[in-house]
Amino acid sequence: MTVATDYYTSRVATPMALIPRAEPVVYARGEYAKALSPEQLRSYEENGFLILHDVFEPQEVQTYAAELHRLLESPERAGQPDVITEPGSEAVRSLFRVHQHSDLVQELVQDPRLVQVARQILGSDVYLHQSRANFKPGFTGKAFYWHSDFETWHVEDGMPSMRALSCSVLLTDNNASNGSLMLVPGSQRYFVPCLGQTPDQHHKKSLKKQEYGVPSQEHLTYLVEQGGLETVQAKAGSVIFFDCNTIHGSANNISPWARSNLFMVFNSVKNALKEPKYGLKPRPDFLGHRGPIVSL
Ligand code: 6CS
Ligand code: FE
Repeated sequence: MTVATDYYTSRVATPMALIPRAEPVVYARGEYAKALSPEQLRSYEENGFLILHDVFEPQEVQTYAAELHRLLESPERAGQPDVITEPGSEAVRSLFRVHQHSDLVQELVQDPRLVQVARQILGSDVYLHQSRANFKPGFTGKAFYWHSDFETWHVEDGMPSMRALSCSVLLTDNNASNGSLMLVPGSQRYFVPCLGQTPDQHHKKSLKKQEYGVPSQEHLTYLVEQGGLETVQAKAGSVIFFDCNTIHGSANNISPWARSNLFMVFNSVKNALKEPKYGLKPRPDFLGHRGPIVSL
């Protein structure tokens, strides 16, 4: 597909209007698998996300949290390209590809409590596009600015359609004060074209602090006026499922309470990556899987 015929145009030089979403939010009427109730599916479709409380037992949360802590402290991981530090410090912000560094996380990726929800919403078999752990320690944890993941995955990874979702497994309680995820309900219905040409090797900066591929203040204001803004408040062991195009972000954590979440991105097997847009080079595999597709 050439630039001119790409429906979801972004990284433009002059402001553009919002582009209506061209595909469903829930695929195949939600009949591909049975995990969510009709009410839960309707809520996901309308808001672009769904919070399931107490999916994992405290003991399981404890096990995964300890495992990520082990990876975080592991001398083998330090300085690797898939370990992202905060701007201006050595504190770890994100660990990517955690399913390949940990058998336990690999098991979690295959857990039917997650995979069946993804299959039901996406209306097909799914595979893992990306996994990561985000750490936001008390007092010092840093923000993630507003964005749509799909905007980045479409432009920089060549993901064709909005047929992917993230699930965030809460490994600590997330409350109104510790930099928890904020989502804009209804924003999944529009593609937000973003301003500015993408620099080379953009991910090396964007994963620390994103400056390109961010919506304008005008678009954000409009979307929040339409749909409001929801700050997740849920206990460790809960899971947030959110559409790849739902606008989200999170603030600095100046509270004393650490926040850590484990993210997995499931993509439909019918939505495998193509070439990135605008002549960009593909990003590393730990950000968007390009190898053979293995259904979960
Ligand atoms: O660039 C990416 O793929 C990632 N960046 C953000 C801010 N969210 C999703 C994803 O991990
Ligand atoms: Fe994101």
